[in-house]
Amino acid sequence: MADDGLSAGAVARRLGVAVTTLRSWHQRYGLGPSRHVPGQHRRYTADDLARLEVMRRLTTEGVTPAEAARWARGAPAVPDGEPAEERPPRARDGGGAVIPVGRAGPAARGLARAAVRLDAVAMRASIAEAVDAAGVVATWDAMLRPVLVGVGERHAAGARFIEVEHLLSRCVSEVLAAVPRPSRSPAPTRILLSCADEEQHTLPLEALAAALAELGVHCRLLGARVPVTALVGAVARTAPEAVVVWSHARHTADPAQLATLLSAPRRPVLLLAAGPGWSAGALPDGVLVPATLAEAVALLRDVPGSSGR
Ligand code: B12
Repeated sequence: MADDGLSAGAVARRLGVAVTTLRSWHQRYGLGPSRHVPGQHRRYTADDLARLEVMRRLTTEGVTPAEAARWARGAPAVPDGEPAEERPPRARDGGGAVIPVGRAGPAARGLARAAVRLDAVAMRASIAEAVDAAGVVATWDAMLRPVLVGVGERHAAGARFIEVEHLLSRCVSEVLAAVPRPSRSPAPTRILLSCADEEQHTLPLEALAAALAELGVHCRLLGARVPVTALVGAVARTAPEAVVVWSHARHTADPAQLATLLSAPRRPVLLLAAGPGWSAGALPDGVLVPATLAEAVALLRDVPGSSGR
């Protein structure tokens, strides 16, 4: 740590909390920056950071902020074996609540911590900051996917974290939807994104729509659970050059949906079957299976007429 201490922004990023949370921990619990250089903003010292790490860890584990702050401000850690009342308080419920993010970087770890705390403000702030800094594709692959997959693992392991999964999904959707869409262009929108029938996992398509928007490419996103009749109807009415159908699980990946699209009077030139639900070997001829978000973007960015360019 630089010897003149850390700024609030740097501490917020390290801890995976919003600067507004840091400010309230300072105002309400006295856990603030103790280094003051005349004429400059106050800076956080290593001790300040250590106290805040205790605060963040305990609040993540469900300890009340007031109780956590009492410990963070200096109650010495008591070694094991001492009478219980001397130990730091245990979490009220579900202690040790951590989302595994594998080898993902600090941004993903920070997001995972904010997700467990159900801290929507911090989640939106950190995702928006990452999208601004690195763009949608990099943010999706390096920050969002590891945390989403981690939540899935915890969910599969013990049917926990459903509330975390829902709030995290909501925050991801809100930030992706906020990526500016290209202004109205004379050319009709040539790309249609849709989930397969009964498929509710829309986030990868929301990431695709946002990544295309960053490139000035228009698309229509139909979202979750689109019956094939509705999809064929949308294709007939909007004549897209390219259609992407997302399936996350086997039970929604019926190749007949794609065959119906390909045999419709008005059929797309490009049909992409995206997502882990599809098995490449069982698909109608001519259907492309992009393996990653970046691959799908590369296939779609030059669809004729799809951008204002
Ligand atoms: C968020 C989520 C939800 C949310 C979805 C919110 C939304 N708006 O999308 C909600 C709560 C609605 C939900 C519901 C359910 N879910 Co869910 N969900 C998830 C979760 C946590 C994240 C999904 C996600 O976006 N993952 C990011 C993925 C895509 O990243 P990835 O795997 O690294 O991606 C790889 C590829 O797909 C590809 N890729 C990634 N992004 C993109 C983008 C494009 C364009 C392309 C081409 C490729 C691509 O590259 C990567 C490397 O190979 C997953 C966990 C997981 N492992 O994904 C469970 C998960 C998919 N869900 C699961 C289940 C069981 C369900 C429910 C049945 C639960 C229930 N009982 O109700 C329902 C099913 C609803 C339905 N009919 O679809 C299971 C599926 C198991 C299976 N394979 O069948 C999972 C795996 C969780 C688990 N482990 O149990 N879910």
